[in-house]
Amino acid sequence: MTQAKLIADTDPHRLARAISGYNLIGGALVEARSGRTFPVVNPATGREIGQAAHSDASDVDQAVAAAAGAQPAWAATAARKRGTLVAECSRLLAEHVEELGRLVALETGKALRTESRVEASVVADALQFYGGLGSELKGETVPFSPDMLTFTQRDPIGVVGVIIPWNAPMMLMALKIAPALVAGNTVVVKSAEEAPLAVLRVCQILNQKLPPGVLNIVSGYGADCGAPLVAHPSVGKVTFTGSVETGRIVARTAGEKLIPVTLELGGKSPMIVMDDADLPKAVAGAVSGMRFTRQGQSCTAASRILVHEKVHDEFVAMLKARVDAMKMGDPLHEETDIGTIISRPQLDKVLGYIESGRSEPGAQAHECSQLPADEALRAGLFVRPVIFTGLDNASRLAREEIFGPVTCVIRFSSYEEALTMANDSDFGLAATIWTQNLKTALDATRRLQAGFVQVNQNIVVQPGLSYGGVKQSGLGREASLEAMLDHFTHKKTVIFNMT
Ligand code: TXE
Repeated sequence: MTQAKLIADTDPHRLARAISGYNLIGGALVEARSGRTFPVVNPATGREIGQAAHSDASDVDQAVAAAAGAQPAWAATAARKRGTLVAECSRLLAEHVEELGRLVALETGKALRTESRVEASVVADALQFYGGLGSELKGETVPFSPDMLTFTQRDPIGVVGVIIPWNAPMMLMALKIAPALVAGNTVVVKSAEEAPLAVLRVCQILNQKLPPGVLNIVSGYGADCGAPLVAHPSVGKVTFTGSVETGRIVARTAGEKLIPVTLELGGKSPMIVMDDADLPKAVAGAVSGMRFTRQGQSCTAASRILVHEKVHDEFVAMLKARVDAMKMGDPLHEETDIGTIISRPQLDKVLGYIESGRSEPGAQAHECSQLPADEALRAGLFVRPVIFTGLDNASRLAREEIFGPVTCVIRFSSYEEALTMANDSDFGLAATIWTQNLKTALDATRRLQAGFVQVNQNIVVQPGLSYGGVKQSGLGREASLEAMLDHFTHKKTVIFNMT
């Protein structure tokens, strides 16, 4: 794919059709060996926008063979040169931000202005960040014996299998492939069945710079295509983002093969609002932290908001007013704040949780914003955001990941009570505390059980900030230098007898 430069196409419908039905293996767009495809649907209209290759184990074999064939030469390329190539990929991708934003908005239903365009620029940012880290693949000398030169070096693992979900498909892919590639591995990505097109396009663009076979991507369903990738004997490492259930399956297979695995799973992230918090800032933090703009389909979503009883009612009124003012509509329209849920099964799951919340004793459901009136969006998978109050931290809604625009505001009366509730969860991905008391804030950063703790702010995943969870939120870290060193290399010790 190193021929003519790909021209950015900002008509997402045309682009979706142009790349419809392909995998990208060994630098070429190829159909699934079976010739089968499955439809890709715009969740805002219910209409088909293209097809994806329906890959199975034989396509995975082909992709892994391409990656394994390209790996020795890629590993033999100087680390800084690999980094430079990845940074060049970032610059190339930056020219395609608008088209990628539009394409991902079309296939995922995430609003272009508030989410999809931002995601496309984070992809370029992630490649830029890791592109600069080639020279960090350093070893150490060890003063073991005067007669022996002893040192460590970072070797690539080989072929890395990357399995991604649909909620931020391009960004989550970039945060995995960039460190894997800079570290000298080659990659086979398995895209999510709901969102296979934008990530295929990203790989197509990157293949203009990368040697053939270094980065491959296949689309297909989990059992047909994801499972054979994890189980493949030539895949030496798997990195996965998705549900806890599938993460367990992936970890089980990786465990049988005894290969390393990184898992980024769900969350039920607490946000603690103390009575001395700057309320307008905390409310703005709740809106962005809950990712209403992404219909709450975010693993870090602030889906349990614990608010001191003294400010609870005021906080809820302010939050409701803010979310009410958000506009639901066509994800491709610039004025739209909130788009759709990704798929019918996810929609049913979210509606099921809302029903279950309504039946909890004492619960109140505050529905916000308005469904779009546009006739063309009648079949769209829109759900009005819901803020629940009066729920207990032990309720189903407060314990399970909903992955929808549903948050619970839970009242507390003391800091210790809030901390106990925050940590009383199977998950431990992100947590925030909002207070003006430095001592309380510092104490919370020590005691909150999460991989990512923030005080008076709600920044989400950013290249350079180590990211990952404790408890059932996963294993390993992403987005940082140590993510590359710890998860995409083997540390080899070399002892050189000088006598
Ligand atoms: O996830 P799956 P789904 C959570 C969220 C959501 C729920 C279900 O709560 O409601 O998971 O979403 C591939 N071997 N998150 O069904 O099944 C699959 O094809 C190998 C949180 O989409 O985990 C897709 O590419 N791979 C999350 C990927 O795994 C398999 C993001 C994720 O799908 C496989 C997404 C198998 N046996 C969902 N089965 C987050 N942490 O951000 C499926 N897959």
